[in-house]
Amino acid sequence: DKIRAERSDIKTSAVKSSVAKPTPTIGVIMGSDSDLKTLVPGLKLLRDYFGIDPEVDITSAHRTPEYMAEYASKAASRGIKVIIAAAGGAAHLPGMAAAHTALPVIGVPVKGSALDGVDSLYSIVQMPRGVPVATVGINNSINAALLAVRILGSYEPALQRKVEEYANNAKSENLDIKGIKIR
Ligand code: RP5
Repeated sequence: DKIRAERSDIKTSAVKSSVAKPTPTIGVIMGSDSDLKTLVPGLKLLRDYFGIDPEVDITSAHRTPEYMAEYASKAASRGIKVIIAAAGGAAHLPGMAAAHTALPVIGVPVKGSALDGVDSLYSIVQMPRGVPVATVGINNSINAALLAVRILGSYEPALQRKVEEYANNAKSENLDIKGIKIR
């Protein structure tokens, strides 16, 4: 129920954003709604810190291959600049999305129940030459979000400044472990 509420919250904000705000520049896709809880930290960071409402959708390389291909091949023409794709197990979604678009694709390996996410990591990271996917750590949707804003920030100075601000804040937070300043 919590996941459903989070999903509907995200979908609602995506719908609102299409009315009130510019076209989303980040497309976030996942292979199953069971992946959503892994993506929520990254989605919240994008929305709450960077003020970006990404487009969020569910599509699977295996269960909805036609929709997956259509989504990826039309993303650039709809204004999407970066795709974040999360999947677990035989995690073919990021690679298949990359095969259908020239946009940068960031893959998030999702930890499933059987093989601790190593299966997802290997499935995503071991792409053949010519079809790159930028792979982040297992379940690390925060880094996927940060990589996406770094890509957008390379041509949006205000966003790049926000990325620098985030990095500076992270530096000072790291110095404070359980209340003890280490330097
Ligand atoms: C993958 O299979 C999805 O990305 C998900 O991580 C995994 C399990 O999917 P469900 O069986 O939970 O729908 O395609």
